[in-house]
Amino acid sequence: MKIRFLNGPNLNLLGSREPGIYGAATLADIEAAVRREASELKVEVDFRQSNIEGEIVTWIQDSKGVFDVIVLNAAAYTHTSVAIRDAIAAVKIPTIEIHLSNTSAREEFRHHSLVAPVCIGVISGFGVNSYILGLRAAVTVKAS
Ligand code: CA2
Repeated sequence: MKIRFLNGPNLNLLGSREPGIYGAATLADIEAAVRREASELKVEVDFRQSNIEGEIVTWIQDSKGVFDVIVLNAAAYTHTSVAIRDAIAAVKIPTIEIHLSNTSAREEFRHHSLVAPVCIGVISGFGVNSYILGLRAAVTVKAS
C-alpha cells in the first residue's frame, strides 16, 4: 500500500517560527515520525511539501494509479484553493485532510475548508499526531 503526504505553503518553516501554534517539530521531524510509523504498519510513504499551488495540483493528478490514499495538509490553500479541491475530486483517490492546529478554534477565515467536502474526513488539532492519525486513518480507509 502506498500513501502520499502532501504539505502546502509555509509548512517548510515549521520549527523555526510560531512554535506556540504549530509546535517545535520541523517538517523533517514530522516526516521522520511518519516514516517510523509507516514502517511499523508496513506501508510505503511519499512525503512532499510545496509553496506552489499548481505543483500540489500536479502531484495530486500524478497520484492516480500510483498511490492508494492521499493525506493532505494544504495549509492556507485549504481555505482558498478551488484548484486543489477540483484535482482531488477529479482523481477520485481517497483523501484525508489534516491540520496541526485546530482550525475551528482559530480565526474565522480558517473555519471553512474548500477541500473538506471532497475528502473522506478531517483530522485537526493534534499537532504532529495529526500526521500519525492521518496515516492510521489512511490504512483503515484502504482496508474497508
Ligand atoms: O494547522 C495547520 O496545519 C494549518 O494547515 C497550517 C497553515 C494554516 O494556514 C492553516 O489554517 C492550518 C499554516 C502553515 C504555516 O506554517 C508556519 C510555520 C511556521 C511559521 C509560520 C507558518
